[in-house]
Amino acid sequence: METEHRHAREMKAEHKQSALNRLKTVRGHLDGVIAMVEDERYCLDIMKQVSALQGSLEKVNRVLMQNHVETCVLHAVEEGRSGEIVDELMETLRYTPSVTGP
Ligand SMILES: [Cu+2]
Repeated sequence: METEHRHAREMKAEHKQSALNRLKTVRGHLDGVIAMVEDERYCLDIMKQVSALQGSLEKVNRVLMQNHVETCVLHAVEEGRSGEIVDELMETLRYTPSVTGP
């Protein structure tokens, strides 16, 4: 685990709810895909579901990014820590293919 960063402020309620709803949907969907593998369903059908799951998780990341910008980033800028917060953001984006990928 990397260094733990704390929220400067609470998550926005709408983003928290949206992230939780999406993640719980993913959890249910994932159980379905596991069952497909256990049943040895057609490979391409399973792959489609895995791709759908990846898309759903990317959406979760977008929600989290929006929350981060609207709370932590704004707060850091107000405190004159813009350089630091931008560096941290760019470092994290290296691991976010939907942002850095083709
Ligand atoms: Cu944040």
